[in-house]
Amino acid sequence: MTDSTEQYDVIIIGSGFSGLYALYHLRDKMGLKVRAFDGAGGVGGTWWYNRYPGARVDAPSSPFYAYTFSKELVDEWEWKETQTPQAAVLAYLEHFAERFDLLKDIRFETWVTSAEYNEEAQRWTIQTDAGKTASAQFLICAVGALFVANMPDYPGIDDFTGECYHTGRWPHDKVSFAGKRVGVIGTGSSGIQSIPEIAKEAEHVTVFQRTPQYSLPARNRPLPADELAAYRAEWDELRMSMCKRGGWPFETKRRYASEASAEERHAVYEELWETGGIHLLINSYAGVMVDKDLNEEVSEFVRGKIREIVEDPVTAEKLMPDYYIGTKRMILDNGYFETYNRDNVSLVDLHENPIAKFTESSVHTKSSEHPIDMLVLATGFDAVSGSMLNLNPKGRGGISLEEKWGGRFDNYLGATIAGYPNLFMIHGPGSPGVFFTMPLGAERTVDWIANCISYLSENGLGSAEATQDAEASWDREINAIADATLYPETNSWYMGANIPGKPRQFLGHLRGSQYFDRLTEVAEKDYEGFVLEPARIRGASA
Ligand code: N01
Repeated sequence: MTDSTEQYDVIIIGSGFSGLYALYHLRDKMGLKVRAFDGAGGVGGTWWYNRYPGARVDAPSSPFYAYTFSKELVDEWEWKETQTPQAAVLAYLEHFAERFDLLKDIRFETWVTSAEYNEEAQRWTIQTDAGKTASAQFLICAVGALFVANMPDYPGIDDFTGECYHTGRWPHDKVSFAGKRVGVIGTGSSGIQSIPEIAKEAEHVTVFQRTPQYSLPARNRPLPADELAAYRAEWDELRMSMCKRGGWPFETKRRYASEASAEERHAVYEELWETGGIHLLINSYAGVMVDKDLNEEVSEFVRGKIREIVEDPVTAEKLMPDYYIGTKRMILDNGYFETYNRDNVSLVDLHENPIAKFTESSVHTKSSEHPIDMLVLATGFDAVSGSMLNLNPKGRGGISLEEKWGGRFDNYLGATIAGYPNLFMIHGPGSPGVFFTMPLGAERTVDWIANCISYLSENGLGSAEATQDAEASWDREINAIADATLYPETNSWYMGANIPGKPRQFLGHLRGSQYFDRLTEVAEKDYEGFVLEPARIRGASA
């Protein structure tokens, strides 16, 4: 550490929903000296990067995918559609940053290249690619659960000379598809959102599909002013409901499949399909994610819808998913299956006809050649753990996270790691981040971190560090929840199964409300599961 080292109470990495709220709360509500760093050129995190055509919120719709803590903010921001498009989410986050004067404390286009814990000083030191060194007692990693792009490694892919874009790294300048033959690899949320938009403009779109996916109609629509006003009027109750129901703002139906006939159940599925969104999963019958027979019935209902929508029966069969619906992230679309009725869209089933190689201008599968001008990689992310490993902080004894997480992503509460005192993750492995409405989940996680920081300060403590025992029991706790469901039956990014060689481990917490109760309980028990060290240097505590 040199004299030019900038000194802070807290360093935040990332300025998406989580990082911005952390900066606001810790600086303005707690009076701490805080600095945020972001490699991007502006705020927004995932919404800054994922600018592909068709990108929209597919969680509970507007105005719920937003900060919930400030009624003034809720009242002043006008949401226009039920499924907010990427540009509108980004505009909202830019507004938030300006409204709370956050920009002056964020260093953009600045990558944190190393982060190391100093045991003596009980502080973190970071270095940036701008040549700066900074130190803080606390390091908050708001680095995004879906950030590190998964790039396929097909033979010759680097020889392809046409335009090539990953959906998670989409260019800021408009990409034109007009007159172009576009190949799209990947049919997760990003592929299914972008393919219908690309097809409207391109000469031809060839979709290379590895796993057929279920997708439900999003039924995006303009959000009428009176509907928005009604949400605002009931905001406290709706927020309470989100806290209680894993991020879902509305009452859910408690219906039991065993109490209904097959015809009655089918009528319910029809009604919820028409409603759109994820109602089919959460409002049909209790136990869809647990009961194999019930899940199969709902899965078959959706397969029937795909057969109805897609006119060519051969293409429809290729699109038929065969895993338990919902065990891969549920996708909401605006006309995805309908897109296969267009003359300019064709589908290649990679199971029957795998990609053999790329050349300068073509994709060669086992039995065919597909000349393309542009390649769109909608191939997803090294989710949840990838962005922490990308940062690769060094904790006690200089042990890197890569060494610690070689075989398993051990952590406590999805937020802290044994051997890494005073480091907090937002939406880390084992947190409900990707299952709970993200902005609210981020707010509640940051509030808990802030309380922990206050507790240390009030008690003359210099550091908090999870114990390995706490990590082990946390691992058992979250796996017991996941193992009681159908999620582990499927190869998904939830299980780390999308990345070759990645340890197979369930990466989330399926019961968001219970998760936040556990955080509260840990705090009430004076940070049970943590070792709290006295501050070594007088006044070192923030
Ligand atoms: O990524 P994915 P995504 N060869 O991993 C395929 C969030 N999100 O970017 O299923 C061929 O879901 C892969 O195939 P398979 C949301 O949480 C939110 O679409 O692994 N194919 C799959 O089809 C989402 O879940 C929003 O067999 C390959 C696809 O690529 C998460 O981000 C919008 C391949 C990847 O699907 C990730 O979604 C978008 C290969 N080598 C995303 N490698 C909004 O709310 C991968 N695939 C706005």
